[in-house]
Amino acid sequence: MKEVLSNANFPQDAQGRTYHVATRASQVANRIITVGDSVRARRIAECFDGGKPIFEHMSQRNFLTLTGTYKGCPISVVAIGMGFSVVDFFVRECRAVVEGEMIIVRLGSCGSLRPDYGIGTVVVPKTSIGISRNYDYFHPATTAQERSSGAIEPYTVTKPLDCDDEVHDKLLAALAAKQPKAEASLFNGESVKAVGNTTNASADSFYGSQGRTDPSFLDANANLIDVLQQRYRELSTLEMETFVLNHLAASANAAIDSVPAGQPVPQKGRIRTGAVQMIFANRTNSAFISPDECHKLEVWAGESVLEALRNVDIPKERLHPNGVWD
Ligand code: R1P
Ligand code: URA
Repeated sequence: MKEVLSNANFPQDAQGRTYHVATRASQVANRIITVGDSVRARRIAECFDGGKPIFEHMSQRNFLTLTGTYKGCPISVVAIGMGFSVVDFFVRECRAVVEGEMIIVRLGSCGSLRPDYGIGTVVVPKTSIGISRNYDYFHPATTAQERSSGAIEPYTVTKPLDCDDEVHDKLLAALAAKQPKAEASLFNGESVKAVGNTTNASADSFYGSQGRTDPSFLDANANLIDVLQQRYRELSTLEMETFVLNHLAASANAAIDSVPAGQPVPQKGRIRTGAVQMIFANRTNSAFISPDECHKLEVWAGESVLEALRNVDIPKERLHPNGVWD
């Protein structure tokens, strides 16, 4: 660490750069696409005006921020890595350096739970649930009786949290408008497709809490997917971030809504979220995406999310007051 930081509660350097994402005011746009990996981030940034970002920073903690304009609209692409905790770093630290309303869309890969949504399907979920491993179930002090009676469950499942309706609809419309034609060498020669209005589950692991089996570990997940599908008929995809993104947006919006009438509302605006999920793993037949297919989906989905973000209006007074990225 090179910078001198102050404030143990929310560390920032003298210019306001945050501890982990390491950006400051005027380096992050109000509209953000967040992705898991930096290759996808750079692929999307190639669609920026001029073919490249205006601002770029890879933090020491591996958060990559690329900010540019798409058809004149400022947008940031932020690669954050994987899992619940990185979403927390990303949302809180970007919120700290952006004034006004934010629209955050996660563009990620996922596993499919539906035979009709194979590799080549891009899913726009309407809502997301969170699945977490219940560590106490696996604790050596937990008794066999507690486990078999159901007094303690191996996984906890949250209530669903919605994405923003308008963002959902604009994402779906942009994907439909840019849908590529079928190619013999990709997706078994079949056309790609975009589907919406589904339920997603975000899990705290790629493995145990997504129902994957591994004889090297006790995971107690043999019927996890069946149980989830009984409870949520529309459950279509499994990935690792969307639920936490929706949760943090709801939490930020609740902080604004809880300000008593007559008291000043904090400068920070509301957060609206959306998600686009490219199926990389088909859990119903064990198929996995090829590198060429991945490239095709990322370009299609990437351009579509940029287009959708440009088309979701943020009234001027709710935008970043400083439109300069340096
Ligand atoms: C696991 O392979 C990762 O892929 C998915 C999951 O959510 C998890 O982050 O998303 P990304 O492709 O965006 O990383
Ligand atoms: N990402 C996930 O989290 N799960 C999958 O099955 C594929 C991608």
